[in-house]
Amino acid sequence: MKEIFFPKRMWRPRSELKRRYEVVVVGGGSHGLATAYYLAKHHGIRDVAVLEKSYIGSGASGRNTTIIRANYRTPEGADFYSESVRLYEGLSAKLDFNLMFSQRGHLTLAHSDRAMVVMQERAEVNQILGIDSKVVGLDRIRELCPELDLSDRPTWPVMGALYHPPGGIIRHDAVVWGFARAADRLGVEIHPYTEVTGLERVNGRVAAIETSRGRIECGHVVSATAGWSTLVAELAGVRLPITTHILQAFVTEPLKPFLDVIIVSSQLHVYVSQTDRGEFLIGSEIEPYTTYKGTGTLSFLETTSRHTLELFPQLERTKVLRTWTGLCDLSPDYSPILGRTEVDNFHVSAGWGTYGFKAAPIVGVTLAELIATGKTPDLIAPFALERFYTDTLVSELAAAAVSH
Ligand code: PYC
Repeated sequence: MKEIFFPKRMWRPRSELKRRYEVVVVGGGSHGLATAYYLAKHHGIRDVAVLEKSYIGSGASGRNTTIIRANYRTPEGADFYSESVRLYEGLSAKLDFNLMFSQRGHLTLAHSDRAMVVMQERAEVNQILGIDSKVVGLDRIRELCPELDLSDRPTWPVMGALYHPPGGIIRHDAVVWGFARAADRLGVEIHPYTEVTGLERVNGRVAAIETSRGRIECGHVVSATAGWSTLVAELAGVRLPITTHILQAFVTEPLKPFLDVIIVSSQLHVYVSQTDRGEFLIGSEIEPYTTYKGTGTLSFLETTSRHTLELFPQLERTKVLRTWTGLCDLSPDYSPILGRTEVDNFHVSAGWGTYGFKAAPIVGVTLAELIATGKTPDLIAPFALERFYTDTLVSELAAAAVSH
């Protein structure tokens, strides 16, 4: 008889929801799954359910541009993202899942005297904070990226760049699947297509969660819902100072590999990398208006393509394969909102703008520690929601590669 082949599932099919969990994580993306994984792995807390209104990785985790870097401007941001890069470096081995992390180097181009001064300042701040980052001239850029147009033809010729060697790209679906599979193996329950519709508050705590599949009681709730964070927090009666914008990006048809660094130009509002599939992945800054409408715009495609061709004229005849938008939740100081809220057992990972995917492992480690021990880890203390009431903002605007 012919043998029937059943592919092995990455994680168990969803079960019936139990009546109660010690921890319920809302959002089945990289942050939610990382938090669930580290709760089980580091603290032995396995009575955890991850609820996702769509499929796993359907939100920001599956709709970003996969760039990982740590060249931030504030001491708080630098420490936090450096630790995230360090965790990403060991994560394939830890999860026993190839995340295809390629630390190919990250170049932020300068096209004016003023931009050169800003890059120099940024490199010096990075170096004081222990981050591998320096300003390089045209000869070094040519060595790192011979394909880049370094002539005086472009409207804004390249003058130099901030070079961050540990920066890289990673396979974003793999990060989600790796965390999901590892969490599942430790006993965490993963519930796709389970939407949270209400949060019941009793005596300043969330006592239960209403979902499209019934009501669950809980010890702790974590909202890791990126673009939807304000809506989910509002269900708990928590107001987050966040606006939601869209970020657009596109990939071209696959080409033979010729770009093995990440090229960013703040002045041209564009970043370019070549994926392992050979596609050129190209993005721009977030749209300045707030919206949940996920439709791409022609003006984005036109402008971003034009700016990319200033850098790589050889892509002139390359076809665009697909475009997408992702929701970005932006805080007033461009730093995340992470940890406790005024509702005792309701924790958030929010306000990431376009930096969220870079932070998944360190968010998981620190949120899991907060829930397990009741103590906020030092690394995330500066990112508390409270800072907007105590006037202790952490302004990270100057660290933007391009976006926000
Ligand atoms: O901050 O590296 C970044 C980034 C890339 C795309 C959007 N933001």
